[in-house]
Amino acid sequence: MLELYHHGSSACATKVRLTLDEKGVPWESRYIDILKSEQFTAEYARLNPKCVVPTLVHDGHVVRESTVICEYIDEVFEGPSLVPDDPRMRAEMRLWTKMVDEDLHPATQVVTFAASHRVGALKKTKEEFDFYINSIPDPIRRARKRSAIVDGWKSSEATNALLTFNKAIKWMEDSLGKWTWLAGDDYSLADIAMTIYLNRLHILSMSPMWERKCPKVSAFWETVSARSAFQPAIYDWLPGELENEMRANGAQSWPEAEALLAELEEEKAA
Ligand SMILES: N[C@@H](CCC(=O)N[C@@H](CS)C(=O)NCC(=O)O)C(=O)O
Repeated sequence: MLELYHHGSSACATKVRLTLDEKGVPWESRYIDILKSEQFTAEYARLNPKCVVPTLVHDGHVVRESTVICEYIDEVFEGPSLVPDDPRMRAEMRLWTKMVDEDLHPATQVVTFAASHRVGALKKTKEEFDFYINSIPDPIRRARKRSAIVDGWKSSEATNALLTFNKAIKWMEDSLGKWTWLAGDDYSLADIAMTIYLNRLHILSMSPMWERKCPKVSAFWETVSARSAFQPAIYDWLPGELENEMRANGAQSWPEAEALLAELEEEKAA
């Protein structure tokens, strides 16, 4: 049996769902609502001590960390290979997944909360809010989330988060000038990962970040969002109410993010 503990709007969990659906591997859903603090139950913490989704349980064996899970799925199950055979391209693919884990994912947490999730988090009672923040085991992550919720785009982390996204988009534009996909001429886990993070910007009404100046990334987005696994893996699991909330909050907050981006561009040009 293959069970996935996941949540609709979690980027890491969505990346695993897209990997499963691209491979055509059937799986069973264990839904953890991370916006309602369900990740902090003692039962889930036993599976995932960091109290984050996703967690994969394969015939009782627990696999954690979305990038590790995606490679595990690719290795263990039949279906189209999502890891390049050529070691050079495999290294290229892992540069993307490493950058996503180390830089882009933390930046996504800031961007998502600054643009949207803070609206709901600020409606929590003081007790609920303290529980929600203080239950996060990692102090760096705890501080980052608190700051994104309390300060929004004025958070000290917000500028770095936008710069991280800009850098990743530029890297995409350059790579897509060399190869068909991000890590060579075959679709791989690098493309899956970047699909998820572009989609996050898209839901938050932030796609102008690539639409204006990156034609190759725009073409990539058109192609990946038309793949058959895209809708079932991403949108079929995102509750409509949450999607609408993210779109509406994102659209409302975009002018502030856009102004911050313009300031960054000016600083770079000066
Ligand atoms: N490095 C972990 C990160 C997982 C992660 O950050 N999950 C987020 C959702 S994308 C989460 O569960 N957040 C809950 C929380 O911060 O309380 C992975 O790749 O699996």
